[in-house]
Amino acid sequence: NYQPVYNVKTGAASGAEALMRWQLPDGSWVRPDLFIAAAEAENMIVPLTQLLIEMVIEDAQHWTLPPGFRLAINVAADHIQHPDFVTDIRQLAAGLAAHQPNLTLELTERSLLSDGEDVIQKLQLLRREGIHIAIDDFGTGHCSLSYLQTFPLDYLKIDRGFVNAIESIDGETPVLDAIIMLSHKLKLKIVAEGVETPVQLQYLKDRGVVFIQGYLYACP
Ligand code: G
Ligand code: G
Ligand code: MN
Repeated sequence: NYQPVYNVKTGAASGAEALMRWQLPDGSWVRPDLFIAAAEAENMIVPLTQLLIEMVIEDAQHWTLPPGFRLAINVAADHIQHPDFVTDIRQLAAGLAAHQPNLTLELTERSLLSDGEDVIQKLQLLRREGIHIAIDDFGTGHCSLSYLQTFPLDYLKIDRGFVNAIESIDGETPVLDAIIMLSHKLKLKIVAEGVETPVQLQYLKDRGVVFIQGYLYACP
């Protein structure tokens, strides 16, 4: 599935995130948080993501996209450590090259915990090739702020838990406000996740958040 991301400045979709889904032969769906956690636990997340990469390339053959459209995939912590990581991402980039997309990798805070140097080098290499890096579910993981200085990042995705805390346009949401301010200072672009109501959208717009993802604009 793909979930569009809305740009409040242009009033249109500026990108989309690929989200893995698994349908059983009987037609029912396995919850992604369950099968992704299981795949991670059983060393299957790398081949699963490699399959996702093939499927995205296949899907994209049928698309018409404006150049610069931002296409994001989620990358698991184990994958970044894996020797195939850079090759896999280059394969995705090559397979989509006709669309001239902005490719974005969404990493969780956990990805940035171990083997710092090795991960930094791989991310820097890919960034030099035009790939952008987003930190996903920001604020929910092992919340060490030091990696915001250490790792090469372009986007910060605010976890929907913080967006959920917005209750009114002029209410107080101190943690969310602090994250937004921090992102502005670090010159990171912000994507707000899980935006479900017009009040949440207005609150975020008022604070200079440009990218909005959530059921209010579009479901996956
Ligand atoms: O897709 P939601 O629609 O329910 O996703 C549930 C969780 O699974 C989220 O944390 C999301 O980041 C993760 N997820 C969805 N698709 C992928 C994927 O392709 N790879 C990885 N590693 N995580 C994914
Ligand atoms: O962790 P990550 O951000 O990659 O996961 C995206 C998850 O968020 C997916 O499970 C997707 O289905 C879900 N999602 C997307 N928009 C909304 C929303 O507005 N509300 C809620 N509750 N979940 C959402
Ligand atoms: Mn994500």
